[in-house]
Amino acid sequence: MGPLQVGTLCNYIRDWRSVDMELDDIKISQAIIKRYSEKLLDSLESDVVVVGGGPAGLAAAYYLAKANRKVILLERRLSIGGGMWGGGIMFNEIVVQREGKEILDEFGVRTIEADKGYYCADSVETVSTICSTACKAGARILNLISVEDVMLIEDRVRGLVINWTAVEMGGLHVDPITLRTNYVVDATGHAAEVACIIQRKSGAALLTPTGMVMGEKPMYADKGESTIVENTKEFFPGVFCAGMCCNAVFGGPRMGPIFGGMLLSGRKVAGIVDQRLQERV
Ligand code: 48F
Repeated sequence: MGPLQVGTLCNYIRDWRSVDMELDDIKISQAIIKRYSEKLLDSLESDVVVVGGGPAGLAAAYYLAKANRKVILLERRLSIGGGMWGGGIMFNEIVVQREGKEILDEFGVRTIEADKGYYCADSVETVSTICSTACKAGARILNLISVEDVMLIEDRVRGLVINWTAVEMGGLHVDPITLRTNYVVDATGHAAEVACIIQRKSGAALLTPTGMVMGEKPMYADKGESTIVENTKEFFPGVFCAGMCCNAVFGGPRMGPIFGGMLLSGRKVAGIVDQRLQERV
């Protein structure tokens, strides 16, 4: 660092110190606890809870927030974005088709046409932009929270049971808390976790041709991308699927690092749930 830069740095420190305020560590803690507690308390009742913050869940949360719905997105991991960060084999580029590109355009994510009809986007720009846009539209995202059960009353899911991911990871015996919501969107990806919980714990038939979680089929991008949108629907009273979860529940192929279907599925589920909420009033 040259003498000029050292001088500039000293000026910054002098300016900072001249501010008439001494930082109190306890006030920092109070601010965080108060703000987070307010957010958590306000999340106990909502229009929709989206489980999973991958591309499908984020798109669903964005479009629901844009429709002025009270939407909470729960994500198990520290980071939001699910399987999108790593592109294909950790090459951090994703591919979308024309319909998917239109959604990326809406978010302001830059794309380039790599081949006719195949658009590439930087996966880091895509995840961070979609996440930021969803938050600014009003979606509340709570990370480090895992959904471990559903609240099933009179044959309909009416809420979700949650705990800290750290509790889950630690294998600790700590009781969860419950969120009440009108609709749940299972956007947990390949694992279809909410669907599997309902199947395992309730024994009730799902709204699939077999009444069961049908399981994901082998890779077939073209078919997978279309069936994922077709399969975006209610699979149990009060519970819808979005993204890869749809093909896991209704038995469609996987498709690898093409993400248009995830975004289109998220937008579709938001439209269906919004319509259902309108019909309730
Ligand atoms: O896996 P994920 O990205 O699902 P998606 O939105 O997109 C699928 C693609 O990423 C990729 C693909 C593309 O062709 O096939 O796999 O359908 O995001 C799912 C998110 O859900 C979280 C998980 O951590 C991930 O970020 N999740 C899963 N189970 C739970 C959960 C749970 N029980 N509670 C909270 N979050």
